[in-house]
Amino acid sequence: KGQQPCVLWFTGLSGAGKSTIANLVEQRLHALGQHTYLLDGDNVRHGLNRDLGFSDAARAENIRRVAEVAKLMVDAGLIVLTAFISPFRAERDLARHLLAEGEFVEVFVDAPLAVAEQRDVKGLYRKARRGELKGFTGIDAPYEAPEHPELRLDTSRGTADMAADAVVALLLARGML
Ligand code: GGZ
Repeated sequence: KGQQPCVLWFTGLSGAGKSTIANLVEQRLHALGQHTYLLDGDNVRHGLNRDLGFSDAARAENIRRVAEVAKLMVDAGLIVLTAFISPFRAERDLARHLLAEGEFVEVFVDAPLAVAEQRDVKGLYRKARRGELKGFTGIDAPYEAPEHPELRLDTSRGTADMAADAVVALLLARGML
């Protein structure tokens, strides 16, 4: 059976593990012969969305554009992985409704704030706590957790590899690979 184009929409706090897990899932999909594209801050916020910052309105527009681009890529037959905080339910639901039933797989990368903050790979939580960075998600900007994600990964338990395996297992169980 061929691949079913879809969007794997990873959402969660900075440092929760979205990019790490999405990259591992992409590697596994490639090994299975699937065609994919990973959209993340590195290839979107520096180009298409370089006019956008981190106000609520800018984040909403960031996610709206990502959702529209993901839809185009699904039309082109790809499995699209997106790794953005995407803190607002409204924009994640907008993304979901751009796609056909079953084509949108919301993956909640759920790390407790304390765990994400402990990792602090880029030192941004530290800056936010000191008041040097305003409007940081989880500190002084909101994160609205998904209520009914297709998959929830607790990254404070288990490894990123195990989390990636769970994503691939879900796609297999759904007959999408
Ligand atoms: C949250 C911020 C902020 C603020 C810069 N709040 O750990 P990172 O560095 O690599 O991931 C974060 C990334 C978030 O960008 P997104 O496009 O995913 O956000 S959203 O979906 O809300 O539009 C972080 C960095 O950008 N960053 N300032 N104030 N994260």
